[in-house]
Amino acid sequence: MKNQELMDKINEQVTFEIASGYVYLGMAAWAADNDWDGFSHFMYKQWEEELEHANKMAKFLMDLGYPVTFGAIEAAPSEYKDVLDLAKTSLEHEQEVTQRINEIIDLARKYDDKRVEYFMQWYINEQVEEEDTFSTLIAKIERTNMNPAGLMILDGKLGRRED
Ligand code: OFO
Repeated sequence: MKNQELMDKINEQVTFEIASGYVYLGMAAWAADNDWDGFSHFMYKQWEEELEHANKMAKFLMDLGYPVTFGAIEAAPSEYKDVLDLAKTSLEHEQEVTQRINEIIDLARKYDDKRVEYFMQWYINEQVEEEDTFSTLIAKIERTNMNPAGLMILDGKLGRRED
């Protein structure tokens, strides 16, 4: 396969998407344990979303006849200082994902693989949303000045996330 390097990199990203979900699952558990039910629900939804990202990418590779493999996943962190730490860690994580998606597109261009370049556009747009989700969450948390009443209202809103 002339573009083996590219296909392998997408496969790596499949595992990274699942690993991303695993990080959010750990955050959901931390939040539940600290009685932030809304944050926990929000992060649980995020875990589900990451699995969708991984599945979509894996299916694409399978459709191309690439033998998808699922690599090892590190343990999810389980300690956070507070909900602001949770949101800031999430944004940093998404920035790393964006970087990885950009690298895949760069490789697709190197191999002049239009199928990959076109397919990955969806992830480019998705990463705009992902980063916006967490930078907005950070702004909302900061707006409360860590005031418990404000955080409780925000927690209630996060508990209503539907997808
Ligand atoms: Fe898959 O976008 Fe978040 O990590």
